Amino acid sequence: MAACSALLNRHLAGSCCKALCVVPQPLIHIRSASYAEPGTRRSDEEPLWEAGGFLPFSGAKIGYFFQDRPVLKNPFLEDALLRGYMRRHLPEEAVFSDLCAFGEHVANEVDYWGRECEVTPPQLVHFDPWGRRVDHIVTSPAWKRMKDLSAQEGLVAIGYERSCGEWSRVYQMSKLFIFSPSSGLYTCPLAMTDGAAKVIQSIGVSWPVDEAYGRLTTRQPERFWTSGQWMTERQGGSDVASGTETVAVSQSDGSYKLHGFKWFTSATDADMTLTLARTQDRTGTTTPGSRGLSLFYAEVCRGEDGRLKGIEVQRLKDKLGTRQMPTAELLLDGLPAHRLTEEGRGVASIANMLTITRIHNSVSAASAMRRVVQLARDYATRRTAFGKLLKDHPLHMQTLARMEVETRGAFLLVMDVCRLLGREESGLASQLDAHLLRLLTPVVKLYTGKQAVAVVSEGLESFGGQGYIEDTGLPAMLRDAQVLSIWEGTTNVLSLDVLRCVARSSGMVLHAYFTHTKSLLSGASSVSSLAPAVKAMEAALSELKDFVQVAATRPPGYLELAARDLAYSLARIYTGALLIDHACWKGASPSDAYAALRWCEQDLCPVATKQGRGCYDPNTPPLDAALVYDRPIQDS
Ligand code: UCC
Repeated sequence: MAACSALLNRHLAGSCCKALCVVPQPLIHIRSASYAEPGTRRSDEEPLWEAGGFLPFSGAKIGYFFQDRPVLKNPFLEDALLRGYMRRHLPEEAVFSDLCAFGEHVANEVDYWGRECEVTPPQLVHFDPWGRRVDHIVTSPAWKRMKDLSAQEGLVAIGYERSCGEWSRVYQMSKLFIFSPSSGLYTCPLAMTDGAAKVIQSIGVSWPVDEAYGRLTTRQPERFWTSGQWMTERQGGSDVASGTETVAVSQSDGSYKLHGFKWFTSATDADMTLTLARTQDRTGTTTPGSRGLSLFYAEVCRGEDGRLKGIEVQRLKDKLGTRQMPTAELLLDGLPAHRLTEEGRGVASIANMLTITRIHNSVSAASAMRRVVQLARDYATRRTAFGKLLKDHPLHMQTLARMEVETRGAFLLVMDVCRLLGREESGLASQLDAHLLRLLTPVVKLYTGKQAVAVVSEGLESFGGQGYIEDTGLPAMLRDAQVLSIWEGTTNVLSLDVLRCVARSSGMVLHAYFTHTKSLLSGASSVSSLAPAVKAMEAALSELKDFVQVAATRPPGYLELAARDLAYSLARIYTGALLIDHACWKGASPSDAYAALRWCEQDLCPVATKQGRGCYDPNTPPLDAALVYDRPIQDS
């Protein structure tokens, strides 16, 4: 038997490794031949085995089988829905060529830079070798390349050049969608840069921000600036109104100096920032709450002594993910600044920035889902288990198909909000569009943030153990996804924002929602294959309407308890309508219809379901609290 194995081994050693990879059985045989039961005599031929170098795992040999890694292909060309959506709404050759070329660049080069950003995270150097305070945030060469690339590709500029009219935002966000998972989180400074440009544009491009506006929206790398958005202080991220301690001291020339502590400033290597502070009156008194906050513009620059003017970088944050990007605590100690809008209008003035960064957040969420699906489906064509490729295991395909449905829904929801933004910015938005944009911005952000974590987590599982191995780059995707539901407004804060905009518009945002959702379904009445989806949607819309009518008669606490489920219902129903609408387009594929059907199988209106179970009744808050703080019953 042993001699027979030796012969077999000699034969195998002479053949190419590739052949061994596809014929794994002899390896198993070799392993069993070299195995000696405890207590048994080892074969006389054993030294020959070792000397002959036939053992696949002896000496320097580590075996012959290596699993192929998943390969990133052109993320534009690989995305049937993105291509279909662009063909439907923006069928311009120049746009197609640009997206195609950019996708190629992302797959072949940019993705490696993104990885370099992850493995070479920023460092803070407080002092120079001679002891002078310098506060240098040292970033990787790849991070700097991302800045140049962003300018050259117009990743902010496209939204302001408006070469595609009302579809310019869709064009811009499609590029960011392709870029985001490979960007090494450079999409974060771009989000804030875009937000700052939007705020400046909305208040008027004039001194002292005209130069900044030009730099934020340029395509010239040497002129391009990024902006920070310093809103979060130690007392709180969400409750900006009562948590902001920074004061603005007016100067004789009309400018201000800011003094305060910004607890969470992302992409802190930015060239400028928009931030909030409380102006002091002559006695040094400030107004508390939202009414005391004003909006300021400050440039981040160094004095002749090499120190940052009016800023000390206290430390970089040690974050779960987004490690590619510097996030810092800053002491503002006399930061020169200009007030941009009326005193006390800080939150309202920066609200435009919140809208833009929340949309960017949603683009990143949908794109994280898309990327993990693209990698998982590629891997499924390379990985064999239990005798066949993963792609030939129906249960595995079912899992990937469910991820695909979530990804498609997220994509269409995000792009529809971008469409509405583009309409508003081109002066084409109707009142209905404006209401929809206000309502759907928090909805898309909160819903896609949660979906991204779930889909990316599921995606990691589809790589088996390798999905948990750091240097595959896969775990970083999950870490980075987790932030999407946290920053720019957590799920609950955004759910309350939904209620706020319903109340402030006296329900008009909901009226717009119902009207538009119904119109999206209208084209499907003649498509029999979509009938189950349309039926489910009509039922959900009716349930939602009933919920709204009942909730309007209840005390405010009732709606607050329902806020999250209401936001989810708004997201699921509207997304279902978008999927159905897209499936009715003449260029749609059978998969578009299948995705719509699958989406509409879930509980589309959880707020009605939970209402029916009494989840928002007045007796539930104390029960919830008692459950959360449940203590063991004391032994008597
Ligand atoms: O974390 C941060 C930076 C991280 C990096 C960013 C990258 C993101 C992209 C990544 C892509 C990869 S910055 C910090 C983020 N923090 C937040 O998002 C704050 C969350 N908290 C909220 O959103 C709260 O709801 C607040 C702060 C807006 C609540 O403040 P107030 O003062 O209580 O709000 P009020 O009193 O309700 O509203 C004040 C005014 C009103 O206007 P007027 O006075 O004209 O009636 C509101 O209508 O602001 C208006 N307003 C809004 N307008 C408030 N919220 C909005 C809104 N969402 N849209 C339009």
